[in-house]
Amino acid sequence: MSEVLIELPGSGVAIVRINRPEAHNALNAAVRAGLAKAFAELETNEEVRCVVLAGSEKVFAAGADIKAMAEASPAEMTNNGADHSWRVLREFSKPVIAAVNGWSLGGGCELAMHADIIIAGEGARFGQPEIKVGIIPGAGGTQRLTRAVGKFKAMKILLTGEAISAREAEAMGLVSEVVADEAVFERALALANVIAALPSIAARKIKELVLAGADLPLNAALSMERQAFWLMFDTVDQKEGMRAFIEKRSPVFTGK
Ligand code: CO8
Repeated sequence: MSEVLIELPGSGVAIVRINRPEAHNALNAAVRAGLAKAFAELETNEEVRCVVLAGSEKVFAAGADIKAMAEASPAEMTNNGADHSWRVLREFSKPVIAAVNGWSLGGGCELAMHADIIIAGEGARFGQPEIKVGIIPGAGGTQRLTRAVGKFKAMKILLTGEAISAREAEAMGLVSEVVADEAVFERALALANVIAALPSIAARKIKELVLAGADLPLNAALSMERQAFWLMFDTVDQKEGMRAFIEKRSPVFTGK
């Protein structure tokens, strides 16, 4: 059985699904390696322009595998390859939409936060419960969560370890959209199809700028955006998009 499944339904969309139902999709070494392999493959697959990252209908991911790390030493944690897996996800250049049903806890919540858009079901629950098992988040929970929701909401989630509902997560800016549980995957897929049909160089640039700009002073980020904006005028899709608008026809984008 493979812990991470890839589907390529066509139209520039890929689906990456975590498949470890017996442990609520806990992120053990096999799942982490599977995710890294999947995203590394999709990075270089020119047919793929947007990715949906999903768990099951019951759980997105219940965090790092507690059983696998309960007796680990710092050296074992350092050498377990997790850093590499997260780096592949962090550096993935194409838009990723997380489709979240059920639990998204600890490393699972951190995984969702690696996505660019999060679609959550009404029954989804997000949390960073690491403190309850004597550790802290290790894949961006203290940083990405704080950037997403602000210090005071993040502190409450991190310091109590209590999960929040999808509606609460949406209200604080952790979730892009909440839909009925049974509609999560279809909605994520529909959005992925919309994005995959748009100029892919522009989509990748937007992702790069939003992420890189968040770590820069405003003026430096604006300058970076301006230069990228100018470069867009060297793409085939820019010419096609603007000509199609003027000629009152649908554009045919080629990703060039
Ligand atoms: N690790 C290992 N096994 C797990 C995990 C987990 N995180 N979560 C659930 N399971 C297993 C259970 O042990 C159980 O197995 P078994 O049937 O063999 O006893 C099975 O999945 C089903 O779980 P439950 O019976 O507990 O199901 P419930 O519906 O009663 O509860 C919960 C669901 C609320 C999700 C509950 O399982 C839970 O609290 N899980 C732990 C959540 C947690 O603490 N997550 C944080 C882990 S630490 C972490 O993520 C650190 C991140 C660091 C960086 C990332 C590195 C990858």
